[in-house]
Amino acid sequence: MARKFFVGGNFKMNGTKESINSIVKGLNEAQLDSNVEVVIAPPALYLQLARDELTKAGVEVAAQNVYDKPNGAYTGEISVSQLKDLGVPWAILGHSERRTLLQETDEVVASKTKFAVDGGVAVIWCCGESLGEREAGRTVEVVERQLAALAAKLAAADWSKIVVAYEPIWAIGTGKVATVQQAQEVHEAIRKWLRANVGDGVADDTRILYGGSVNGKNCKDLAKEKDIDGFLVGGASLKPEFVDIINSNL
Ligand code: G2H
Repeated sequence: MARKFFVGGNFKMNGTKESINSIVKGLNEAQLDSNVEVVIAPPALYLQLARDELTKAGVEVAAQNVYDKPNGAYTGEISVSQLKDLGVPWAILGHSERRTLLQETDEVVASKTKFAVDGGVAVIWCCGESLGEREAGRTVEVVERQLAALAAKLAAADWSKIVVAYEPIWAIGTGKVATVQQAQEVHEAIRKWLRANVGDGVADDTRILYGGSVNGKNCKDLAKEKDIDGFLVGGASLKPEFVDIINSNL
Protein backbone atom coordinates (compact mmCIF):
# COMPACT_ATOMS: atom_id res chain seq x y z
CA MET A 1 0.00 0.00 0.00
CA ALA A 2 1.40 3.39 -0.95
CA ARG A 3 1.78 5.64 2.06
CA LYS A 4 -0.27 8.83 1.69
CA PHE A 5 1.77 11.92 2.50
CA PHE A 6 0.58 13.41 5.80
CA VAL A 7 1.04 16.93 7.14
CA GLY A 8 0.01 17.83 10.67
CA GLY A 9 -0.13 21.35 12.06
CA ASN A 10 0.48 21.51 15.80
CA PHE A 11 -0.61 24.97 16.93
CA LYS A 12 0.58 24.20 20.49
CA MET A 13 -0.69 26.78 23.04
CA ASN A 14 -1.16 29.49 20.43
CA GLY A 15 -4.08 31.23 18.81
CA THR A 16 -7.26 33.16 19.39
CA LYS A 17 -10.73 32.76 17.92
CA GLU A 18 -9.75 35.31 15.33
CA SER A 19 -6.38 33.83 14.34
CA ILE A 20 -7.66 30.26 14.22
CA ASN A 21 -10.59 31.34 12.10
CA SER A 22 -8.19 33.03 9.76
CA ILE A 23 -5.92 29.93 9.48
CA VAL A 24 -8.94 27.72 8.77
CA LYS A 25 -10.26 30.20 6.22
CA GLY A 26 -6.85 30.20 4.55
CA LEU A 27 -6.90 26.40 4.31
CA ASN A 28 -10.47 26.35 3.02
CA GLU A 29 -9.49 28.71 0.22
CA ALA A 30 -6.06 27.25 -0.59
CA GLN A 31 -5.16 24.95 -3.46
CA LEU A 32 -3.94 21.88 -1.63
CA ASP A 33 -2.32 18.77 -3.09
CA SER A 34 -5.15 16.23 -3.05
CA ASN A 35 -2.65 13.44 -2.40
CA VAL A 36 -1.94 14.81 1.07
CA GLU A 37 -3.81 14.10 4.29
CA VAL A 38 -3.85 17.25 6.44
CA VAL A 39 -4.65 17.44 10.14
CA ILE A 40 -4.58 20.62 12.21
CA ALA A 41 -4.33 20.57 16.00
CA PRO A 42 -5.56 23.79 17.60
CA PRO A 43 -5.70 24.09 21.39
CA ALA A 44 -8.61 22.06 22.83
CA LEU A 45 -10.64 25.22 23.47
CA TYR A 46 -10.76 25.88 19.73
CA LEU A 47 -11.37 22.37 18.42
CA GLN A 48 -15.08 22.98 17.99
CA LEU A 49 -14.49 26.23 16.16
CA ALA A 50 -11.97 24.65 13.80
CA ARG A 51 -14.21 21.62 13.29
CA ASP A 52 -17.22 23.82 12.48
CA GLU A 53 -15.42 26.20 10.15
CA LEU A 54 -13.33 23.68 8.17
CA THR A 55 -14.92 22.96 4.82
CA LYS A 56 -11.89 21.72 2.92
CA ALA A 57 -11.97 18.07 1.89
CA GLY A 58 -8.98 16.14 3.16
CA VAL A 59 -8.37 18.40 6.17
CA GLU A 60 -9.19 17.10 9.63
CA VAL A 61 -8.67 18.21 13.21
CA ALA A 62 -6.66 16.72 16.07
CA ALA A 63 -6.50 17.30 19.80
CA GLN A 64 -3.04 17.94 21.25
CA ASN A 65 -3.66 15.51 24.10
CA VAL A 66 -6.22 13.06 25.43
CA TYR A 67 -6.51 11.17 28.72
CA ASP A 68 -6.54 7.41 29.17
CA LYS A 69 -9.61 7.18 31.38
CA PRO A 70 -13.35 7.27 30.69
CA ASN A 71 -15.25 10.45 31.68
CA GLY A 72 -14.99 11.08 35.39
CA ALA A 73 -13.22 13.02 38.12
CA TYR A 74 -10.08 14.07 36.21
CA THR A 75 -9.89 17.84 36.49
CA GLY A 76 -8.49 19.55 33.44
CA GLU A 77 -8.31 16.48 31.23
CA ILE A 78 -10.20 15.71 28.03
CA SER A 79 -11.56 12.28 27.16
CA VAL A 80 -11.62 10.15 24.06
CA SER A 81 -15.42 10.07 24.12
CA GLN A 82 -15.51 13.88 24.26
CA LEU A 83 -13.31 14.03 21.17
CA LYS A 84 -15.65 11.60 19.47
CA ASP A 85 -18.62 13.73 20.56
CA LEU A 86 -17.04 16.76 18.89
CA GLY A 87 -16.14 14.84 15.72
CA VAL A 88 -12.40 15.02 16.35
CA PRO A 89 -10.82 11.94 14.76
CA TRP A 90 -7.15 12.50 15.73
CA ALA A 91 -4.99 13.24 18.76
CA ILE A 92 -1.30 14.04 19.10
CA LEU A 93 0.33 12.05 21.90
CA GLY A 94 3.84 11.81 23.27
CA HIS A 95 5.00 15.21 22.11
CA SER A 96 8.34 15.96 23.76
CA GLU A 97 6.93 19.12 25.33
CA ARG A 98 4.49 16.95 27.28
CA ARG A 99 7.07 14.25 27.94
CA THR A 100 9.45 16.80 29.47
CA LEU A 101 7.23 19.55 30.94
CA LEU A 102 4.47 17.25 32.17
CA GLN A 103 6.63 14.21 32.91
CA GLU A 104 4.76 11.86 30.59
CA THR A 105 6.73 8.64 30.54
CA ASP A 106 6.98 6.18 27.64
CA GLU A 107 4.45 4.01 29.44
CA VAL A 108 1.97 6.84 30.06
CA VAL A 109 2.16 7.85 26.40
CA ALA A 110 1.70 4.24 25.29
CA SER A 111 -1.28 3.78 27.58
CA LYS A 112 -2.94 6.97 26.33
CA THR A 113 -2.28 5.92 22.75
CA LYS A 114 -3.88 2.52 23.26
CA PHE A 115 -6.88 4.08 25.00
CA ALA A 116 -7.37 6.57 22.16
CA VAL A 117 -7.09 3.96 19.43
CA ASP A 118 -9.47 1.60 21.24
CA GLY A 119 -11.96 4.46 21.47
CA GLY A 120 -11.72 5.22 17.75
CA VAL A 121 -9.35 8.19 17.79
CA ALA A 122 -6.27 7.88 15.57
CA VAL A 123 -2.96 9.06 17.00
CA ILE A 124 0.01 11.05 15.81
CA TRP A 125 2.52 9.46 18.17
CA CYS A 126 5.72 11.45 18.72
CA CYS A 127 9.19 10.26 19.59
CA GLY A 128 12.69 11.71 19.49
CA GLU A 129 15.93 12.25 21.32
CA SER A 130 17.40 15.18 23.25
CA LEU A 131 20.57 16.94 22.18
CA GLY A 132 22.56 15.16 24.90
CA GLU A 133 21.27 11.79 23.76
CA ARG A 134 22.19 12.54 20.14
CA GLU A 135 25.65 13.72 21.12
CA ALA A 136 26.13 10.55 23.13
CA GLY A 137 25.27 8.49 20.02
CA ARG A 138 22.08 7.21 21.63
CA THR A 139 19.49 8.51 19.14
CA VAL A 140 18.35 5.17 17.76
CA GLU A 141 18.44 3.51 21.18
CA VAL A 142 16.13 6.21 22.61
CA VAL A 143 13.66 6.04 19.75
CA GLU A 144 13.63 2.24 19.89
CA ARG A 145 12.94 2.37 23.64
CA GLN A 146 9.98 4.69 23.00
CA LEU A 147 8.71 2.43 20.20
CA ALA A 148 9.06 -0.69 22.33
CA ALA A 149 6.89 0.82 25.08
CA LEU A 150 4.24 1.63 22.48
CA ALA A 151 4.41 -1.75 20.76
CA ALA A 152 4.00 -3.49 24.11
CA LYS A 153 0.52 -1.95 24.40
CA LEU A 154 -0.72 -2.14 20.80
CA ALA A 155 -2.20 -5.05 18.92
CA ALA A 156 -0.97 -5.43 15.33
CA ALA A 157 -4.26 -4.07 13.95
CA ASP A 158 -3.94 -0.89 16.05
CA TRP A 159 -0.99 0.30 13.98
CA SER A 160 -3.29 1.29 11.11
CA LYS A 161 -4.50 4.07 13.44
CA ILE A 162 -1.00 5.35 14.23
CA VAL A 163 1.15 7.89 12.46
CA VAL A 164 4.66 8.13 13.90
CA ALA A 165 6.27 11.57 14.18
CA TYR A 166 10.04 11.66 14.68
CA GLU A 167 10.87 14.96 16.35
CA PRO A 168 14.43 15.44 17.56
CA ILE A 169 14.00 17.65 20.63
CA TRP A 170 17.00 19.81 19.74
CA ALA A 171 15.28 20.78 16.47
CA ILE A 172 11.93 21.78 17.96
CA GLY A 173 11.17 25.47 17.69
CA THR A 174 14.89 26.21 17.59
CA GLY A 175 15.22 26.90 13.88
CA LYS A 176 17.79 24.07 13.90
CA VAL A 177 16.31 21.56 11.48
CA ALA A 178 17.83 18.08 11.28
CA THR A 179 19.71 17.59 8.05
CA VAL A 180 17.94 15.55 5.42
CA GLN A 181 20.41 12.76 6.09
CA GLN A 182 19.97 12.87 9.89
CA ALA A 183 16.20 12.68 9.51
CA GLN A 184 16.25 9.92 6.87
CA GLU A 185 18.65 7.81 8.97
CA VAL A 186 16.32 7.82 11.96
CA HIS A 187 13.21 7.28 9.83
CA GLU A 188 14.89 4.28 8.25
CA ALA A 189 15.82 2.95 11.69
CA ILE A 190 12.20 3.34 12.85
CA ARG A 191 10.91 1.43 9.83
CA LYS A 192 13.54 -1.26 10.35
CA TRP A 193 12.48 -1.59 13.99
CA LEU A 194 8.83 -1.89 12.99
CA ARG A 195 9.74 -4.58 10.45
CA ALA A 196 11.71 -6.60 12.98
CA ASN A 197 9.38 -6.18 15.94
CA VAL A 198 5.87 -5.69 14.56
CA GLY A 199 5.77 -6.95 10.98
CA ASP A 200 6.33 -6.20 7.31
CA GLY A 201 2.83 -4.82 6.72
CA VAL A 202 3.07 -2.31 9.56
CA ALA A 203 6.62 -1.31 8.54
CA ASP A 204 5.53 -0.76 4.94
CA ASP A 205 2.28 1.06 5.71
CA THR A 206 3.04 3.28 8.73
CA ARG A 207 3.58 6.92 7.89
CA ILE A 208 6.68 8.37 9.59
CA LEU A 209 6.62 12.17 9.80
CA TYR A 210 9.51 14.48 10.51
CA GLY A 211 8.97 17.33 12.96
CA GLY A 212 11.29 20.09 14.16
CA SER A 213 11.54 23.53 12.58
CA VAL A 214 10.01 22.45 9.28
CA ASN A 215 9.27 25.44 7.09
CA GLY A 216 8.36 26.40 3.56
CA LYS A 217 12.02 26.36 2.55
CA ASN A 218 13.37 23.10 3.96
CA CYS A 219 10.27 20.93 3.36
CA LYS A 220 10.89 20.03 -0.26
CA ASP A 221 14.27 18.38 0.27
CA LEU A 222 13.06 16.48 3.33
CA ALA A 223 9.96 15.28 1.47
CA LYS A 224 12.09 13.62 -1.21
CA GLU A 225 13.54 11.07 1.22
CA LYS A 226 12.10 7.60 0.89
CA ASP A 227 11.21 7.14 4.56
CA ILE A 228 9.87 10.65 5.19
CA ASP A 229 6.12 10.43 4.68
CA GLY A 230 5.17 13.91 5.80
CA PHE A 231 5.64 16.45 8.55
CA LEU A 232 4.42 17.54 11.94
CA VAL A 233 4.75 21.30 11.81
CA GLY A 234 4.66 23.68 14.77
CA GLY A 235 5.50 27.34 14.31
CA ALA A 236 5.10 27.35 10.53
CA SER A 237 1.61 25.83 10.75
CA LEU A 238 0.42 29.20 12.08
CA LYS A 239 1.67 30.98 8.98
CA PRO A 240 0.66 31.04 5.31
CA GLU A 241 3.75 28.91 4.47
CA PHE A 242 1.88 25.93 5.97
CA VAL A 243 0.25 25.62 2.55
CA ASP A 244 3.69 25.38 0.90
CA ILE A 245 4.60 22.60 3.32
CA ILE A 246 1.38 20.71 2.51
CA ASN A 247 2.27 21.12 -1.15
CA SER A 248 5.91 20.02 -0.71
CA ASN A 249 5.64 17.39 -3.41
CA LEU A 250 4.15 19.64 -6.11
C1 G2H B 1 7.95 20.12 16.75
C2 G2H B 1 7.20 20.96 15.81
C3 G2H B 1 5.74 20.55 15.79
P1 G2H B 1 8.26 23.35 15.38
O1 G2H B 1 7.37 20.24 18.05
O2 G2H B 1 5.34 19.50 16.59
O3 G2H B 1 7.32 22.30 16.20
O4 G2H B 1 7.94 23.11 13.92
O5 G2H B 1 7.87 24.70 15.86
O6 G2H B 1 9.69 22.99 15.67
